[in-house]
Amino acid sequence: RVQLTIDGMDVNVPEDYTILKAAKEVNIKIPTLCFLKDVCEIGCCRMCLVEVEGMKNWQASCVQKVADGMVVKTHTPDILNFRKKNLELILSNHPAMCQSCNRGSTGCELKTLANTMDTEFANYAINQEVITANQVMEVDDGISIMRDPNRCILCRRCISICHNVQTVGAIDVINRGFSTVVGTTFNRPIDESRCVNCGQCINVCPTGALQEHSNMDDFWEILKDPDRFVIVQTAPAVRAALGEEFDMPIGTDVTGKMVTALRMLGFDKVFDTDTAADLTIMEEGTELIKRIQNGGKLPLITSCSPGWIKFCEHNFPDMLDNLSSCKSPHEMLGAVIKSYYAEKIGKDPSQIAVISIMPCTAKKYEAQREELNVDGQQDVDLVLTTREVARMIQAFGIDFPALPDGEFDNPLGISTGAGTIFGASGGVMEAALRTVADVLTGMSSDSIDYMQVRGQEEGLKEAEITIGDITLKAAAAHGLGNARALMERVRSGEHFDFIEVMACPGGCVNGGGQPQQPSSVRNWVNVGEERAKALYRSDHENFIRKSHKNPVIKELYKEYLGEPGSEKAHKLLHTHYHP
Ligand code: HC1
Repeated sequence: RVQLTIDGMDVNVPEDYTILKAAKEVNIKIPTLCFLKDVCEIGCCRMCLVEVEGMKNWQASCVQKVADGMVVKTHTPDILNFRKKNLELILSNHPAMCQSCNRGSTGCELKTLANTMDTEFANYAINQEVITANQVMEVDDGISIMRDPNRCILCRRCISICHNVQTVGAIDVINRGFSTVVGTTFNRPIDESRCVNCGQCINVCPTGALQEHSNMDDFWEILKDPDRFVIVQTAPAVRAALGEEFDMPIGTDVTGKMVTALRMLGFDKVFDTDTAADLTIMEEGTELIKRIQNGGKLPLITSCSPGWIKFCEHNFPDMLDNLSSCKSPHEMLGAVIKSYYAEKIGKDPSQIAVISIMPCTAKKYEAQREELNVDGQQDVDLVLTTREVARMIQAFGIDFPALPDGEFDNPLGISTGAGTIFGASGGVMEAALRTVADVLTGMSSDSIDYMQVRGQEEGLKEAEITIGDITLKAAAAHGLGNARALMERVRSGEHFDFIEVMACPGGCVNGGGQPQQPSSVRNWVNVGEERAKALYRSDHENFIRKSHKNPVIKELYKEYLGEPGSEKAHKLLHTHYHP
């Protein structure tokens, strides 16, 4: 440990701490803009400069490590004045369009800083008027992601996460000096790049330069069509995060309020994607067992994360046969709604619209994939993110925290704890193991909590899991950089039986469509971990925790699909991939 002084206070911290982190220990908040823990640690915005006695230049506190005897001043009049001028320069190159920016007035880190630093509009107004009037750069609005380079402050967080964490490398700095922008190769539209639509760039953006492609207008069109029977479904991870948009604590499970709010928005039925997650386990578990027993292609790799699927198609086309042929749960539910349920309620599938509320931007792209339809009907008509549905709830003037709890509609709203934990890294694998263990041993196993595959700290979790007389070598990777490293090992011949991959670090709880927590929160709280805890709590409280015990799923097979893996199940619930 080292001993230093910050603003006259004695501080004792481990020697690998930065000044920024040490200052936090004594409740001193140094402003930052580009810094984001584990994502962007390059000190380029200069907002966090501090004075260190004996050092000639001011130091970026987000990268400068502490040292024994160091004397640091974080808020001298000169530093405060410098930070204010620095911020005014950044603002002078940023359009004054806060009213129409989806980051809203509280979420934008730039605006928050401007408010707290008493910036003087007159100092940057003239240049800003020119920028606002000209809106020089074209907005790139793709299937999943919208990029507005006019609102970009060149902090490089998006580049860092895309290159270093996700190893996708779809965006980078183009040009130099005043012409510098963040863009794709040759500044082509994002949809023509190698982007996999994961939306992690959105989650780290401090301003509104990156957002999901908005489908809200499409939603209002569908909703007001009197001839459409409009069904909504909600992904597991949405319920663990939606409350944050209404100032509720991170990790609050708002399932009941969410259902009530969706009903108030006017949906005809509110179904649960968790129910289809149970269905996925039936199909994927059967696929795993068949591949193990019949010498099929191993490892079997999960297929519910569409960002991962696109990444695999781009980077590991030789492994597409390893992917489970199962559609992702919300696509399965769409297909079941437009067949089994449509028959039940006597409607033609074309009269039904299925809208998925997802924590994920890649689901927007997935819903449009041409393979994901049955007899010409897309399984899912529209995908809205958690953020978009929050905006709608706000637009309706609904006091969300005050709502009473509602219940999902029957029959496609009954789910198990196994379906709920899909939203956290390791959850799909754990859910599958609960079912596979019972099927292989022929009895109800007590093994329900597979702690080896839980958790967000390790990007790659590996475990040997013994079921009856077989031992499965399993791995769960979250974040595409971890997936890439694991796939390289598989490619070089290392044996695994079952692999779960989620494109987003932490799994869907941290999906690109989830509430954007600013760096002032993310630097100190593991947001994904808190959201995941809500899902595991809900799993624990559910009196059914294994997918094959879900009475709705049993009924669905009995009445309609036959056996898992049947011809009908394949027609509705399975798909294929292309390099
Ligand atoms: Fe996910 Fe899935 S868990 S992919 O992470 O398999 O988005 O939440 O809906 O479909 O169930 C996302 C979450 C989600 C699907 C399920």
